Parts: sequence; structure tokens; C-alpha cells
Amino acid sequence: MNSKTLIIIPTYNEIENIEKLISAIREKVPGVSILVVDDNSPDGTGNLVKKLTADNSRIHLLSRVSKLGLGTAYIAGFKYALERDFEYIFEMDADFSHDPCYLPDFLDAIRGADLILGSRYVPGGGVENWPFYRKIISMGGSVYSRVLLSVPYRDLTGGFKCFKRSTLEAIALEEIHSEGYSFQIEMTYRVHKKGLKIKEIPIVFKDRLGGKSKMSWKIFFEAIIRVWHIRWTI
Ligand SMILES: Nc1nc2c(ncn2[C@@H]2O[C@H](COP(=O)(O)OP(=O)(O)OP(=O)(O)O)[C@@H](O)[C@H]2O)c(=O)[nH]1
Ligand SMILES: [Mg+2]
Repeated sequence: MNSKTLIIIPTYNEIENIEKLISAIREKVPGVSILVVDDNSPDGTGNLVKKLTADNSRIHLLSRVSKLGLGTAYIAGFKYALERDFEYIFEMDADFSHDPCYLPDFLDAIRGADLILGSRYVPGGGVENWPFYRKIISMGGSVYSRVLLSVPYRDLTGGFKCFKRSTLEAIALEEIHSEGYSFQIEMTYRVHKKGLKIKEIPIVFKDRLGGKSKMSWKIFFEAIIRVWHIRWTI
């Protein structure tokens, strides 16, 4: 199973985290492949990953010319996976908010579902070390989207996910133009609308280890408006 798994990690200025994260992933789930999608990070994240790819054939780098956004980074990663024979495809942040210790839980759960969501808001899940306002935005965003889109999932804005290949194949990836939080909401909603099985498993989300947040008010307001667009057009 591990040899059929690709973990996609988008990066922008994650030099403090990426090498440590790749080692931690390989320790938890040996034999998986890792694809870093780097947007020409000024701190040299891409160059560091390039060096790692030389030593290990399971580490891959997709370098883009400039900061083009999280949504298109993931779409490029999904296309990379579908052009090769990966069966289980992960979304994961580079900053240790998504603890690699949960990867085996995802791989167990995906046997019986089409998409697994790492969820902060189911029993056993949670958030550690986040300022109060971030908790409110995150939880509020999930409640707002859940009500507007009439879906039963508790965590709609999280970005720790595992898709089956067939799930990504069922979705019109070229139609997705959302970024940030709304990208996460839209991916889950598209899978839901296809009638595929989505399961949430608990994760405890931690504040980023090193480096700076890329979260912005623009991403926040985009999500608020975009959920209406998602509701009316998908
Ligand atoms: N390739 C690429 N990666 C990005 C871009 N924006 C963010 N990322 C990466 O996407 C992941 C999530 O971004 P974060 O900055 O951690 O956003 P966040 O988790 O909402 O915010 P924090 O919790 O404060 O860290 C990280 O691995 C980032 O490096 C982008 O434009 N391009
Ligand atoms: Mg983060």
C-alpha cells in the first residue's frame, strides 16, 4: 500500500521544516513517495528539496516559477499523481501542523472510503497552541460552510486529506479555481456531490513549528464569498 501512496506537500518558505518533515514521514510510513510543490521559495526550500531528491528516488520536486497559490499547487500535484500509478494521494502542510503520526490511520481508513478528512472537530480531534482568533475563524468557517452547503462534515477547512485515485479521477480538476480555505471546502464538496464516501478521522492540529504563516485576510474573505459560488455552481 505504501508504495502506491503519494504525499503532496506545497511549500512556500518552509526551509526550517521540510527536511525534518520528510524524515518524519519516511519513518512513520516507509516506502511512500513524497512530492513537494515549491513556488520558487526565496528562502531556498526548493534547492534543499532538490538535493534530497538526488539521494532518494521516492522524493520528488515540482518547481513552479513564482507564488501561484495553494489551490493550483495541489491541482498540479494531483495531475502528477494521476499521470503515474499512485492509488492513495495525500494533501499535507509542510509546517508540522499535520502530524505524520496520523498517516497510518489515514491509510487504514481509506480502505473503506473514497476520501478521508483529518478532522479537528470530531471526538478525539483538537487544536493546540493556536491563538483564540484562529480557532474562531477555523471553527466558524467550518460551521458556516456546513450550513450553507448542507453537508454533515465537521471540518471543512482542514488540509490534511487522503484521496483514492478514483476519487480524483471523478472530479473535474480543471474547473477548480479556489485558493486557500475555499480550495479545501470545494474539494470536499465536489467529492460529496459525486455521492462518494467521505470519512472524518480525528487529528490534533498544532500551530506551525517554524517559519511564517501564509494565511491572510484575503484568503479568509475569499472563502466567505466563495462558499456561495460553490453552492450555486457545483
Ligand atoms: N506551493 C505553494 N505552497 C503554499 C502557498 N501558500 C501556502 N503554501 C503552503 O501551504 C501550506 C499551508 O500554508 P500555511 O502558511 O501553513 O497556512 P495555514 O496552515 O493556513 O496557516 P498557519 O496555520 O498559520 O501556518 C504550507 O506548507 C505552505 O508552505 C503557495 O502559494 N504556493
Ligand atoms: Mg500551516
